[in-house]
Amino acid sequence: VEASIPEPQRDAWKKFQAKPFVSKDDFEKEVVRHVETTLARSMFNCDETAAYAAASLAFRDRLITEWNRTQQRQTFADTKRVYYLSLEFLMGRALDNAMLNVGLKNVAKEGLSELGFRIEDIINQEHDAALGNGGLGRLAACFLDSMASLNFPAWGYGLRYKYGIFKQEIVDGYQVEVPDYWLDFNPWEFPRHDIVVDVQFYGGVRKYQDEDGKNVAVWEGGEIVKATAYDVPIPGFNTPTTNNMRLWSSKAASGEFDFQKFNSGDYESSVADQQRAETISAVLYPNDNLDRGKELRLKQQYFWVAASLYDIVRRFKKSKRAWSEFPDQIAIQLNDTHPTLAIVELQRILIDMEGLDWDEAWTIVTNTFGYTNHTVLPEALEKWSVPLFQNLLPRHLQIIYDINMFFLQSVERKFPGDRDMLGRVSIIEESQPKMVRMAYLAIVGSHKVNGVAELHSDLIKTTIFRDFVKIFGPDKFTNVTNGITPRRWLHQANPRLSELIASKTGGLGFLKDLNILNELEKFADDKEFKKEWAEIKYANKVRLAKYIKSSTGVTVNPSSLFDIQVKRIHEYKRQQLNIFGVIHRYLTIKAMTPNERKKLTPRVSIFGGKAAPGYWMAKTIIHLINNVGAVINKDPDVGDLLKVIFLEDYNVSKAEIITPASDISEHISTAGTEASGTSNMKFVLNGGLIIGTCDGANIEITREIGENNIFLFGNLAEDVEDLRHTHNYGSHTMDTDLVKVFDLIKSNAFGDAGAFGALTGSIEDHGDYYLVSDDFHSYIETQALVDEAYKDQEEWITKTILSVARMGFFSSDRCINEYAEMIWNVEPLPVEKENGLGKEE
Ligand code: AZC
Repeated sequence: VEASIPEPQRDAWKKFQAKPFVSKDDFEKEVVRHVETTLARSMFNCDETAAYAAASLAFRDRLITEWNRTQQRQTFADTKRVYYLSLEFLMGRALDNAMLNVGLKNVAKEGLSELGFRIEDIINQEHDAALGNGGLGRLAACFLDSMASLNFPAWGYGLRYKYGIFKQEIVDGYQVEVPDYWLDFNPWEFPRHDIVVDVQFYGGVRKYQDEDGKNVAVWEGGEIVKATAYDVPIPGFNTPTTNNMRLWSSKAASGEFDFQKFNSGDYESSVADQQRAETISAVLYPNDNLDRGKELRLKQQYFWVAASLYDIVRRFKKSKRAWSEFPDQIAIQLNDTHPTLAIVELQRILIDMEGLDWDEAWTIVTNTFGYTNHTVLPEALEKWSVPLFQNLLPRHLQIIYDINMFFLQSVERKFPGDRDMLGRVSIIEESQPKMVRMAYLAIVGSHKVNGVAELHSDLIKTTIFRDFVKIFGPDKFTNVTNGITPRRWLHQANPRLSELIASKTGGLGFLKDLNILNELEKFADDKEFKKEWAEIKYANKVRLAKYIKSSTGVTVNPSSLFDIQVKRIHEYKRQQLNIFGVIHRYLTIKAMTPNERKKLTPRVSIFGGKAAPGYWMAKTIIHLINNVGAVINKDPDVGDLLKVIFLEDYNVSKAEIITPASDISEHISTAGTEASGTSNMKFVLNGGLIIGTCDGANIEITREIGENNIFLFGNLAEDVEDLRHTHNYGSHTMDTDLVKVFDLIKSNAFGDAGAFGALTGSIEDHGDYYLVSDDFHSYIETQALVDEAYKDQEEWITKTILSVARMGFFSSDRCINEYAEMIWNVEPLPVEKENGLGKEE
């Protein structure tokens, strides 16, 4: 309040307030101003990098003006806010998105052109913001876009990693990791050097009774690390609402370094303190669906959670409301278990710092939090060792023990004498050492738990969280099927398709109400429309073919069937099934006469994705794909009939080129392992069909688009356990076609077979946990159906149109509305359109 301009001076202030540019001239003026003053360059020294910087700064200024207004509006309205806590936000590029969301891309295009630049070249200057591994982080990014577009008062909280996900290079067929230092120039963030939070680690707990006989716990000693806020504006589409993503960066509490140590000659250790503190936000852990229990990771989690909660609580305290109103004003969503410490931290703040009773505090806590689970894979479920916790966060461990005690007492009351149950559901696992089970803590501390697709939400209720459904009742557990933002994944990635749809559905309204796509059904047999539709697909394939040529040197024919699998490399996602299928196709082609070959559907098999640096088997799969490609791509018997491409360094901006170019994409996880998948949605929305297992969101996609429009294969989730059992305890007979594939690999046809022994061995000799052999036959047969179907282009195009028309359900706007209604209990804050804002292009 002290910081505000006095009433009488506010008119002067208002007169000079920044006004977001709307016209081309004003945009150009801003660009030139930024080149000349912010960047200190001139028209004789302005390359594309500088033009990108200036254009971005012009848009950033514009966004931050709207950001300020939005924050003011939300503060005055004093309604409930959502805080989305995610350790990953896989944002990709911001400039193109900002231009499209505020409806000024054409203005920028013309403006840049008048200044001598092509907008595509300028957009391509931007480094991806790659603060995430895969689906979980990209989902968070889509949710931010939807929350802003729907005018929800919502903030994202995350970590400002200095290094995002590593860059992947392929050297001699192997993955090599290169650090992703992305911050040398980032125009999209605002450092808030005035918003700094002290975060404590280590130390001990002193307990005593105060004068009133109340038990008091004081966490003291240890070390302090400073968290500085960096704000990134999140523009909604076609609305002035501009939300905030606040990322925390770590620094030593003593500033640059400890001068006392420095002056006493201990220079090294003074610098070491500083570096140790900065390490906390230095690097994103590069594992997808895997928990490694490293101390630095727990430090990251607490650092981020403590700073975020301090910020949230401070904002709440300004409102002078009673603590009991906290959950009426604030909803906090936990994106997986990574932020689960927030539950403990809020309880600690309420009882240790604010003096509330345990029960009063716990009611507030549980009414505030919701928890989203993203996986059932056991190796991904977070557990932290108790000794590690004890050392790093001694007070939190005590509170966890108390939470567990009260929880187990309630279980004992409900299921008297069921000791097995108590052992099974205890937040503390009685192992050596003892472990804190974070998912259990998240369930106990939240009022709602959701999975991310129907099958997945059912699975968590019947498997990993079964006991908790008995304890809390089924209503605590719910489903919110994932979605994607059509702004980035249709309008931005596939502008021509977006334009065509707009021309048939009365404008860009479908981007805010994706069910409008339904209107395309009536064009599914329209000759003219189908022709345009097919031309756009072809043009997108040409664009990808050019990219393939420039990045790999391989020429591919855009008339071939483009078969794409891009996602993190993981055994459960089964890229090995795909590449074995490719080898099978190669064997088939080699065995054919030239005449037989003429009847084949030419195919380009395209792979992309990163392997976690420590995941040997995943790296082996990449190696095999590359070696297979090297052989097949130069085999004259094969020619255009089959090409195998591995695209290096798959990321969000590459996905924007790849996704619109697919004819078929592969979503072929072992049934029951892929919680949802979201690229399946992106591919179908862009007019590609999919081949997939009955897993994750594939099932709901089938329900929406119709089973004639999808190629499903493989065993069902309900049969997986029995199959695994027979592999281990019965006889495991390998599929005969797969044996032939393995024989070829073992003949060193793709280089030294020793390199692939672990991969083939895991299937032949070690139980085939992911059911590659069991599903191989069905996979091959279904791929043959794909080949046949593709020959009938008329029918194929109709299928793709019908599919797109029926994809409305998978907008992340639908997800956010479901979260808002079922979990957060928040309402959007409507905005009046202000002059010239958010107008459609
Ligand atoms: C992923 C799931 O594997 C994927 O199926 C889902 O679409 C995505 O989350 C978004 O919900 N899960 C993770 O990445 N999970 C972890 C713990 O890494």
